[in-house]
Amino acid sequence: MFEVIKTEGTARRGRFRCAHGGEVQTPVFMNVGTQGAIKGGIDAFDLKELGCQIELSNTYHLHLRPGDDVVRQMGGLHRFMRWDGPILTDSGGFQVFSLAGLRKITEEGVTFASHLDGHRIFMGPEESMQIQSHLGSDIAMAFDECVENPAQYDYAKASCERTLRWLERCKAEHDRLNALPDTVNPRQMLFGINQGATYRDLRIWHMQQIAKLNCDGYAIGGLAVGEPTEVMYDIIEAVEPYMPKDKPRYLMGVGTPSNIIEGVARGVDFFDCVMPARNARHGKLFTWQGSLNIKNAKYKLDDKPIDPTCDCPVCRRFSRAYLRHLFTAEEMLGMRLAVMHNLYFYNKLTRRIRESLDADCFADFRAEYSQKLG
Ligand code: PRF
Ligand code: ZN
Repeated sequence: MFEVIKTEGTARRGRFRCAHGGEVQTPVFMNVGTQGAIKGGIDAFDLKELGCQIELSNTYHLHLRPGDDVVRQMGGLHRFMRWDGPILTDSGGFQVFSLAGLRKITEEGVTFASHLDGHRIFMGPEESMQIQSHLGSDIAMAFDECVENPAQYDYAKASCERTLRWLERCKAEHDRLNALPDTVNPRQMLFGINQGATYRDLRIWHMQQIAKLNCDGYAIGGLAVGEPTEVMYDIIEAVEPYMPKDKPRYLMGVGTPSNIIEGVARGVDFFDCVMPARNARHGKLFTWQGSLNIKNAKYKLDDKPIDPTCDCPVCRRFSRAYLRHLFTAEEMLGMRLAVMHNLYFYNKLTRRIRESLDADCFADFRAEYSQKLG
């Protein structure tokens, strides 16, 4: 279930519901727990406290370890990781192309070498749907090919035509699996993914084709993979008019706070990115005045919280001086606290975007923060 509550220009304020959790308020940032855990030692209970509405995990990683059959036997991913809210699983389409070695792509699917031990694995649309069905996520993503930019036109064309045929196979397999008597989550949704590299004609053609397949939502993939930011914005603007108005729209793997504000301005509802957790682990912390590096010597005796305007569990308790010390001493707690603050910041960012849409002043919010936050 998805409903647009109101709009401001192309930006949308909406609500979404799936098999787990209550109503999700959009625009929303999904918190990335690739292997069923958020990097930095964050568990499902922390996620609630950090304002997370949807958790995202990966088909590729969980298939390799512990194995989707283990997760299924443990009652599905929600029960396994003790997160009762919505879960979206990425299809493996992207991870196979970014992590695995020695890939061979055919019409059937992709043969690749595991990044863990090099053993050969085959994954196609049916396998990806079966794994995601075993995980029992609320939203399964279609199995796609994410082409790196810049891409050759002929390759990008052949690839997005194949990704369309793969989506048709995903849909058939997804319907079959949801109808099985012992399916972990029979109400699992399927989102299609738009591809076509940086070519507007391919992007629009592909979006028109996948829109006909009546998926539960639509993602824009294949962006933030090497092209300049302005090109990414141009492509979103080009495909947006062809995306169904009554379905959620997800910009995959994006991005900086500014990218999120600009994505919302162009009609996107869902986002995910490893950036808040990854930056935190390197001491790079987001604040409403811009980012800072907590390892800097100037914080040695700084008694202020990371961000004096932040009300996260970390800023309510600890000083910059203490965090800097934890990083310098390589205490695990330093990373955990840093990740908690950054995830809270991203969740708060989308909350503030929603509040500005509710108050008809998203344009003002965008003008104030899009540049400043970077
Ligand atoms: N496809 C899938 N997952 C993704 C992407 C994609 O194109 C991206 C690209 N930014 C991130 N994650 N399946
Ligand atoms: Zn904070």
